[in-house]
Amino acid sequence: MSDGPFVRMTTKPLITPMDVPVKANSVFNPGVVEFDGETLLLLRIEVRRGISEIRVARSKNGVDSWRFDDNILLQPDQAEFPYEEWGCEDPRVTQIGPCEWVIAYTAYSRYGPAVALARTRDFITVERLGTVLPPTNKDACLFPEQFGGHWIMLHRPVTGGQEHIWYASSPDDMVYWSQPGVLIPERGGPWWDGLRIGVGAPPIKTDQGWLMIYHGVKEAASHPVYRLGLALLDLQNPRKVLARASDWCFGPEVDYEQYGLVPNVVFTCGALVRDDNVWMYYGAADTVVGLATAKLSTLLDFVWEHDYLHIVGPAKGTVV
Ligand code: BMA
Repeated sequence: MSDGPFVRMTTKPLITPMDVPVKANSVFNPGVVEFDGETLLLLRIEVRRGISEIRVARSKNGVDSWRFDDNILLQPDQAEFPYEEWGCEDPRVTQIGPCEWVIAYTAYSRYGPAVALARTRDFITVERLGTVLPPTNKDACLFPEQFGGHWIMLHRPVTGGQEHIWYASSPDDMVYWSQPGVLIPERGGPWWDGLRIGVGAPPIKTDQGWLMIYHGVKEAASHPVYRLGLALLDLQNPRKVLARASDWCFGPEVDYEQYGLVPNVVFTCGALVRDDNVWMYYGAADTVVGLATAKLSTLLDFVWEHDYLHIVGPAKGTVV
């Protein structure tokens, strides 16, 4: 069942806590990458202490027969990284060179969630760059190329009680980030993305612009619902929004998305393009992993057809 452009690939979750090689409470919000002819999921696994770590699972077809690596890719409780004491969460992977990837993830500690980066060449070991943006901040990812000699990172700080998607840029080192600005604001009021938003999968390059899947939250009677929406960013300058769909493109509709540790959540950290189809891996109800696909052209048509920027223009006082 699906009432949007994305169609679920399977009737059941792709991966559940039963599939994980450790005693897990939940497995969700994976980053994804194609590596060595296989699909790798960087899975957030909440172990029975309540703290999350990141493990890699590999599959030849990206759908089933997942094999888990023995080692933990990113684990908390490292003496040198005290801002990860409460866990490593929600990894988003971007290829930044022929054989190099950067993982943006949430480093969680008693001081709140912060943005951390790590580089890898093999998805077995990582070189941590450390915490690059302080709390309260999360939902970060990089673009896979530089713009005017700078990397651009999207991230989601909490500013004045509001939670918008911001950008920042860095020269080669990816350690120092500056020139911040708001890319897309939470929409406010009763909108599906009114309460808070954050980037989902790292943006996908298309001939029409960078296609960005993002999550938005609406809260009714203290019950938040996490859905996914689309925006299109300028190819040469992704700080510029070309279109933003009014309607969500994917929401919690089936039982494993509506029931779980956190009900009514679909939350993506990674998508791949295969034969002009977007394969979106997502966490469902903060408990299991799902997979939904859509034609890339359908998503581009969707964002233009539902473009709210061009229907009413930006609200006074907002940046887009
Ligand atoms: C967000 C993040 C996600 C989580 C979502 C729904 O703030 O923490 O990891 O999936 O909430 O609970």
